[in-house]
Amino acid sequence: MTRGQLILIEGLDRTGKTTQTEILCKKLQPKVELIKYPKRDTPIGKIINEYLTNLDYSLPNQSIHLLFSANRWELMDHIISLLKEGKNVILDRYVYSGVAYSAAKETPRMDWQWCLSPDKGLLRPDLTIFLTQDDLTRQSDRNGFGDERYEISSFQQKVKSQFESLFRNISDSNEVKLLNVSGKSIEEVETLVWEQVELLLKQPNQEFKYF
Ligand code: T5A
Repeated sequence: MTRGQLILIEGLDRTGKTTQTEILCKKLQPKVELIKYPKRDTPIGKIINEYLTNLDYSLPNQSIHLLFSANRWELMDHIISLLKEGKNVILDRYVYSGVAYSAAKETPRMDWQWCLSPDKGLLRPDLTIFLTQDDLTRQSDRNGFGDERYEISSFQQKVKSQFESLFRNISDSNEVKLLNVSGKSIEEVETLVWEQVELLLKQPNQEFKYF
């Protein structure tokens, strides 16, 4: 049996990741599963949710970083089983978010290499689509922006720089596609995402690769 493809949609807060992963999931039915990170309903995910939504709940930057990574490890065996069964798996955020948001905090001795280390050994996506915007102040126009801990425009600018540097340093340009969604409707972004996914689905499946 040919294995399924691991497709990741990454991006800054409120750039439309959830909208686009849900549309893609409908298009790839029935052999597909969508996983959104952080997965907030696991034991570790519940602590992460408390940290993101309650500004009075404090954790050292290192601790919350390791919890985000542990949350990805919680589901790794499940994802590998799905892919081996021939199902495509769509991820809404993953390793790149983990590294970019933590490194953007500029905590001493917590550079991107440190941040990547607990994720070493996780499965590498076959395709990563990064939703980016020119004008980050426009994020606040989207519903709900500002409700959670990291939704501050000045911090998002630092996160954007970290993502761009990460893609240059740890990714293969064939696997990562940057989509600028500035001024584009949901339908226009959907078309651009589908163009990349269609190309991937026409390619022969490869051996699993890991971070
Ligand atoms: N985080 C995450 C870490 O620090 N480390 C990690 O390891 C991980 C995995 C929560 C936070 O956790 C951090 C990053 C985050 O700060 P999250 O739950 O993914 O992560 O939070 P958000 O990114 O804020 O996710 P959202 O679901 O809130 O935003 P989306 O998915 O990017 O945006 P979406 O699709 O929900 O759309 C937001 C609004 O915009 C509209 C939608 O209808 C919706 O109202 N919209 C558009 N409007 C106009 N034009 C378009 N093209 C639009 N696309 C969507």
